[in-house]
Amino acid sequence: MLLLPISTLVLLTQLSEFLGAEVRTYSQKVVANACTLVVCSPTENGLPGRDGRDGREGPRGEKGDPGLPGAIGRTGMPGPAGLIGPKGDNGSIGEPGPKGDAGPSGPPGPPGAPGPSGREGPSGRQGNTGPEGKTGPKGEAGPKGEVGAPGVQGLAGTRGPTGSKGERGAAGERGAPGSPGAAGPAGMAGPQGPPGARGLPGLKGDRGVPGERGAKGDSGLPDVTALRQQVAALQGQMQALQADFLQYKKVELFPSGRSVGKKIFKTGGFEKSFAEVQKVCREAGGQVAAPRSSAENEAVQQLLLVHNKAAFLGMTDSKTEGRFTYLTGEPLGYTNWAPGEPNNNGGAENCVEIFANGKWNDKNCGEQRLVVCEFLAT
Ligand code: MAN
Ligand code: CA
Ligand code: CA
Repeated sequence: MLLLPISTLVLLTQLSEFLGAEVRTYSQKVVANACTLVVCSPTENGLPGRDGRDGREGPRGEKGDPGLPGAIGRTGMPGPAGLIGPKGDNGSIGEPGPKGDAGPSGPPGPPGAPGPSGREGPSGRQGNTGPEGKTGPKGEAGPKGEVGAPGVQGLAGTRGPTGSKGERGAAGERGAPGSPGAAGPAGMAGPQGPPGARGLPGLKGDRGVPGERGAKGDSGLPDVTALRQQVAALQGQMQALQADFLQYKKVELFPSGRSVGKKIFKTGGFEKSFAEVQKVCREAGGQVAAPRSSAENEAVQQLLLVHNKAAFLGMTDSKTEGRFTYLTGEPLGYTNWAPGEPNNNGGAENCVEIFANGKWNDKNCGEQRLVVCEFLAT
């Protein structure tokens, strides 16, 4: 059955408005009964037919031309590490050995002759320096030099580089409907890769020829001239120090100290019981004065005369009545008792006092007496 498209009917309706009633009557007939159009068409001009369908697909095109050669490939990877190098050459002859050590010092010279014994009194001056020792024997030649260091090992050769693989060629232009062309030829070889890793070191070279004998060692003698100058400088410094020290010693001993040989007596200027005197002297680094000669006794006496007082001495008969000893327990080696002393008066006199006249008397240890200590140079 033939059907009119809606657009056609609309067009007809619009036409009827322009062409008047006759055409409108016709169009109304068409709209009222489409079958009438087919049956009655031979007496009137019909509408144009539809366009025909599209034709069939054409034949396949020819195969495309091969593509252009690809671009040059990338640089290849580094070649493999070279082979282990050959053994190195023998080392060169070693350097001459170092100079030998200095020989041993010569034996010391004989000791200087002892100085003449001086008279008792103030300290004698120091003896002269003894004569210089004999020159020591010359040192032995130094030991043979050390063998030289072995030669430097040879380097391993490097392996030649392998050319790099070329880059893949670009695809050819796509042929129009046909299948793609064959791949282009391989690109040109890339630039040469870097050399491979350095080969392992060769074996160590043989030991070199021994070096020449070292130079002869120096003599064992010291630089005598330099030593003489040093000794002279030290002597000058010693004399200056001695002069300074003597000055200070005199200042320190005035007026409460006295020096006898290597012993110095000094009073504190105050009085204490015997036990306190012991304590004071010990804490000062000395001990209670105990003259062991007339010279020492007179030195103590001079201190007493300054204060016009008696002092305790470092001696007692506390352990055995009537047997006086120093505080070490050693029996007295020198005494200067006053007439009739010691008498252990009252049965309680175990300490010893020295009067300003230098004489001794045994006395009760609880009495207060001038503190006089003695100090010995060690
Ligand atoms: C007198 C003498 C001394 C004694 C004293 C004690 O001087 O008998 O021996 O030590 O008295 O004060
Ligand atoms: Ca006594
Ligand atoms: Ca007495």
